[in-house]
Amino acid sequence: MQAIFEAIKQTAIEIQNLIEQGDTSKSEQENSTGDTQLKLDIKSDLVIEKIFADVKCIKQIVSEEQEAIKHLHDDGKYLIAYDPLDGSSLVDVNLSVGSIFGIYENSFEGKNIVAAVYVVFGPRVELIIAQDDVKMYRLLNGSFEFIQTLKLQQKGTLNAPGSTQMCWEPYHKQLIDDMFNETYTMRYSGGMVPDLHQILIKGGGLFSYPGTTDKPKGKLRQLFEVFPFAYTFEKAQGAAVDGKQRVLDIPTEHIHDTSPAFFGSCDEINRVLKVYKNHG
Ligand code: AHM
Repeated sequence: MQAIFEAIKQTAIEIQNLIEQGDTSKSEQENSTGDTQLKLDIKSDLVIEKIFADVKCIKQIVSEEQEAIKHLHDDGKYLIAYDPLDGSSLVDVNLSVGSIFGIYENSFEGKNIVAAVYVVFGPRVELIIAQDDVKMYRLLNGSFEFIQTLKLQQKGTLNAPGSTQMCWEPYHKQLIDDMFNETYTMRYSGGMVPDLHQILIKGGGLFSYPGTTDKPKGKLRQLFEVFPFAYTFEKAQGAAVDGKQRVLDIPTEHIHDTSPAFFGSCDEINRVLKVYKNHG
């Protein structure tokens, strides 16, 4: 597993260099969800694939930018699903973006995730590894140095409500409004990596991307986005649910399946479960 973490550190340094080169133009290609890919998405994807190809313990990889699973090493133990550059359209406006990696054994399913890593490309580059606990490293003078262990409090102060409000179910709108009418502060950039990172660093709160009238199964992809962050939040002593159940218990039928997702500290997640229990 250490070889995978070292390879991810290398991808982070190379992707940071790509971001700094500043090419945010569109390519001619679309990804599997029909989004036109930026050249930066494609280049980041290639960087990761090339670096992972040399890591013998990786059996298979699958990228959010690609349609199918790729086989790497017959004797490999781990399967990695990754989003090379989540929120890449935010590079244009100079907001933070990130890479997300879910490391699985046996099959690409939430119940089989064994580690998660994400990288935040902001004013600083930070890399977070969730395994037994959640450790944050920062890129300083060309190498990643340990900074701190991230642990959520029982209850937080931040509220990050995703998706289009006109498509929210009334009970979801009520939940979000109620939180704002209490002491919660709005924090939402439109990039799940920095938005969830902020909640983890600042001790807690709620990030929601619900099922909506136009997208009943939400927008966030299980393997590349939802499961890695669900694993990270659980290891940081928080929780992640789809409204009714723990997201890591949800079966995956197709690699690009999406799921409604709520990540947060335990009090906020219990509150979501209470509201959603009687709906849907
Ligand atoms: P992308 O895969 O097109 O980059 O979309 C993923 C991003 C997440 O980072 C973010 O949480 C979400 O889309 C924001 O969506 P919305 O603008 O609908 O709230």
